[in-house]
Amino acid sequence: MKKTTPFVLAALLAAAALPAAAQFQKAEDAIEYRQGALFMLGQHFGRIGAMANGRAPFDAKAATDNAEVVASLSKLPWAAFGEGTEKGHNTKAKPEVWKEQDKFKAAATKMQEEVAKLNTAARTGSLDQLKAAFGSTAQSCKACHDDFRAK
Ligand code: ASC
Repeated sequence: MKKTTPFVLAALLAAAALPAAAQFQKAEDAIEYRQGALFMLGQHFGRIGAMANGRAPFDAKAATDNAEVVASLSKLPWAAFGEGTEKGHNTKAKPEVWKEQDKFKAAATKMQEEVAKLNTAARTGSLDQLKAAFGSTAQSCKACHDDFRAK
C-alpha cells in the first residue's frame, strides 16, 4: 500500500461526511430546491392521480411517462434537507425532520419504494394496477406530510 493511501481515504471520508447543505450555495437555495422538486413531483403525480381517480381518461403512455418523471424526482428532495436549512424561505418542514432523522429517512425511502412500484404498475398498461399503486404511493406521501410537514 502506498504511503499516501490513508490521506486519500481520509479526504474521501471527509467529503462523504460533508453536510448536504454543502451542495448548495446557500440554505435558501436548498429550501427552494426541495420545494421545487416536491412541487413538480406533485404535479406529475397528480396527472397519474387524475387517471387513477377517473378525472382524466386513462392513457397508458401518459401514465408511464409521468411515472418515469415521478421516479426521477422522488430521489431529489432529500439531499436538500441538510443542517442549517431548518428555517426560512417559507419552509413547511417541521423541526422533526432534523430531530427524527431516522424516521424521516425511512419515510423518504418508503415513498421511493412505492414510486418504483408505481412505475412498474404503469408499465403493465392495467388501470387497476395503476389505481392500486397510486393509492399506496399517495399513502406514503401523506404519512410523511402528517409527521414532517406543517399545515
Ligand atoms: C398528491 C400530492 C400529494 C399527495 C398527497 C397524498 O397528489 O400532490 O402531496 O398526493 O396528497 O395524500
